[in-house]
Amino acid sequence: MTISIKQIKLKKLNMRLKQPFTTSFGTMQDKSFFITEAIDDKGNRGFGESVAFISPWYSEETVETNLHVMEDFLIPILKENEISHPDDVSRLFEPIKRHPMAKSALEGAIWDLYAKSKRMTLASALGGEKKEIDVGISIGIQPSVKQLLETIEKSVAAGYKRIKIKIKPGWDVDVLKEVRKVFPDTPIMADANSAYTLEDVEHLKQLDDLNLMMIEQPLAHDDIIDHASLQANLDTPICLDESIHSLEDTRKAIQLGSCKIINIKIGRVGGLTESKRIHDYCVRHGIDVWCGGMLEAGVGRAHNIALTTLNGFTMPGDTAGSSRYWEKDIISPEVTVKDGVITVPDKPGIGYDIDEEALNEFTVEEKVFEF
Ligand code: OSB
Ligand code: MG
Repeated sequence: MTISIKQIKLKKLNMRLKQPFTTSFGTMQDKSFFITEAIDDKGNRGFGESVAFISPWYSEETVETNLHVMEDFLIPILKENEISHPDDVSRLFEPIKRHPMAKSALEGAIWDLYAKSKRMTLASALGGEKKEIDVGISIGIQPSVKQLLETIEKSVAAGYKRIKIKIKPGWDVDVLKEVRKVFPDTPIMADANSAYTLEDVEHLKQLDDLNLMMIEQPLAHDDIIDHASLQANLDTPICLDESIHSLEDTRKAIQLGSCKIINIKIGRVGGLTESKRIHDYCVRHGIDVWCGGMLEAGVGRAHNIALTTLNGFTMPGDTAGSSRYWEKDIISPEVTVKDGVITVPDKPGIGYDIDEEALNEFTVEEKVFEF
């Protein structure tokens, strides 16, 4: 079977988060991003979402580099080549270096299109079996410890299965000690978004007394060497986020002992096919994985949910319910979380309908490519 794409649409959306989200790098509230749509000869419509931000603080990609790379390089590749399975897409994109989020945005739409054309869920097309997935919540840096404690209290009451707390120098060990006093047994982890260096080893060692599930990306965004030194000095497991862009990065990081856990983000690794490869490799090597989040709108959220149905996703992910982020999401129904669990939708493809009215409302620019 060939996937015969007739049209690709790129829609640029502007959406405003309900609340600002603060990491060690700064604060964001306004999101601008691409929704991709691939339409086949039978009128099936597949959707993807790019997780690149407006500015390159998380990785080098931006909304504008996405447009350049999709329009000038990736879409021409899709036009010129036959695709019989979505796994072909990452191979076809290989000659283009990096730009994983741009690649993933298009590959995701083709995965959804493929699953819909086969009348199966994206989850089962990927080989996922779980009908429910456990989710946690990621809490940004708060103005005060009091506000952090209140936010954790609400998240625990809502049933989230683990609490991730963003940290940075000056908002770390002391804050987490206060948190532990109030929540002695809650599954808690910390995410530094690369805020430390090896000079902080002694400081970070204090985390070992706090029974954290893991510390995510403590050191540089492009490092796996120093992380190995740090892990050798820390009992707390290190989880890598920013440093892992591929199965090859994963293999090297595990071989070096740079981490014990991997956060898989579909956009950061170039798509669902590469995510699955990393998942499979980690399962074979006894490494826990979980699905990270990038403050996605509904389409990206649906892709994360489908991926998380694979059995190796043993730890709760960051994909919380739509209403935590948005007044109104672009899918119907919105993603809801009950007792820390998302029920995987059973409709074909991503399993959620696009709320066309909402999609139109947030779209500020559109480009259509005829095949
Ligand atoms: O480091 O995991 C991260 C959000 C934006 C960019 C990077 C990260 C995050 C989060 C929040 O931690 C994840 C989410 O709630 O979608
Ligand atoms: Mg992270």
